[in-house]
Amino acid sequence: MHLFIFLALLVKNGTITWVVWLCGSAYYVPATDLCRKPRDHFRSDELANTALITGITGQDGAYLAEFLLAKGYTVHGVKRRASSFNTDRIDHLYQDPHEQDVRLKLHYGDLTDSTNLIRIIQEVQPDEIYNLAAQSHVGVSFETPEYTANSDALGTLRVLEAIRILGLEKKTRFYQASTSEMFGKVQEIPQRETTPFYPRSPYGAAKVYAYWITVNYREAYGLFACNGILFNHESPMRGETFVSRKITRALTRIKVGLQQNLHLGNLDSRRDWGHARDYVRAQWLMLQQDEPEDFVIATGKQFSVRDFVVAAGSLLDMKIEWQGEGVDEIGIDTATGRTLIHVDPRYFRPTEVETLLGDATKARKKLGWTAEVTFPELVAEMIESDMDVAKRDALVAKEGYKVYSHHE
Ligand code: NDP
Ligand code: GDR
Repeated sequence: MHLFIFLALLVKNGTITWVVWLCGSAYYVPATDLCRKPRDHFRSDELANTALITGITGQDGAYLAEFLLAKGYTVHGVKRRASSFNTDRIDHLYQDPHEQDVRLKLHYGDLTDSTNLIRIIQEVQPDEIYNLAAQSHVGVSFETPEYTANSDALGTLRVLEAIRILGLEKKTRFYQASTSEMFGKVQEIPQRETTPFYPRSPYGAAKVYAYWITVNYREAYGLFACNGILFNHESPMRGETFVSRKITRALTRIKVGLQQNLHLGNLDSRRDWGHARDYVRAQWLMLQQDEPEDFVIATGKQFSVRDFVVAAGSLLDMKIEWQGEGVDEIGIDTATGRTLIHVDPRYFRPTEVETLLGDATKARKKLGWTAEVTFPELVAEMIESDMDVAKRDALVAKEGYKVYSHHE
């Protein structure tokens, strides 16, 4: 016999919801707007949402997984098959699949494989998909332009199309990791949501496609799909070949005697650098709104690569001053007289993005989001973390064991 009991009106994510008991299961039905919102009808056991993160093994994937788990989500992640372990950044979140109530689950997958994406999404039935996976290195995209387009541009299309093929348009909300690199040769300063794009790399061009296909699926099929146009964000988990982490790793290793100097490319590039922890919060906020929209996420402050080096050095009692010009420029630690920084043209890009500065006013007004971590705090956190690793490696070396320096 079917038993209906209307228990109460509940408010979740700003939506007034009827709680209905039916045959022992609780169903939650929004009192308003019955058929429009993607998460109209959801069971009690799904109240804690399910998220799927592509790129979970990357910097943002790791921070986002931690953030969502803390919010009670079940988190599924797509990881690539690699010939060695590639889960360093999420090992602290890992749960043995044999345990009870596992809320972090990993699936082998790749953005270049539609069949695999469809199967994972069908299995997981996610409430939210965060498409963070990408060949994310701008410099490398000049070396691997076709692969970059395949994973970053077509990969996004594949995820969107999987949502459509599986009929999940009304259930699954979609976040696309768009980027300030789309502004490239900037047409306006600062850059905001309405600033025209002018990408300057295969990476930037692929991400422009991904941006527009996300907008198109929103408009054509009513998907709750958002682009977060994120400016550079860093952390101790930043990939070692991005300039911020390259600097903090190198200077700490120089400090403990494991490295002699650091070779960099364009010292004059200016970036709007924030902390990844702040930026994943913005990703989540975008998917909790009533309407899907695109947002610029940035600090509104800009520093050069040169500034980054000086700020990082000063935390290690290095007083770095610059001499010479162009490829002959060097950075000297006046405290010791040692030349620490050299310019190496191999790190120049065929076309460079010289300056990026974001205006996140819309995010502040509509999401209530602002960057909390300042540039000096970001640099300090990265230096502290890399100093720990450098000291550990120095100790290992002192005890007679081999320590390798990894280079690009
Ligand atoms: P990372 O490079 O740290 O992480 C990228 C992730 O994507 C990794 O998990 C990587 O796997 C995975 N990946 C790469 N190619 C594929 C593929 N073909 N199939 C499946 N997975 C793949 O990037 P971030 O975390 O810094 O950035 C996250 C996203 O945000 C990216 O899309 C990036 O382009 C974008 N973005 C980043 C900004 C930043 O400043 N960090 C700013 C704006 C946008 P593996 O670990 O195996 O390599
Ligand atoms: P970016 O980050 O290209 O902005 O893309 P990256 O740290 O690679 O470069 C920033 C700027 O520093 C200059 N630079 C160097 N860069 C690297 N990697 N190595 C060097 O030795 C070096 N010397 C100088 C670069 O030329 C550039 O101007 C990052 C990525 O996370 C993208 O995925 C993301 O979309 C954008 O940020 C926003």
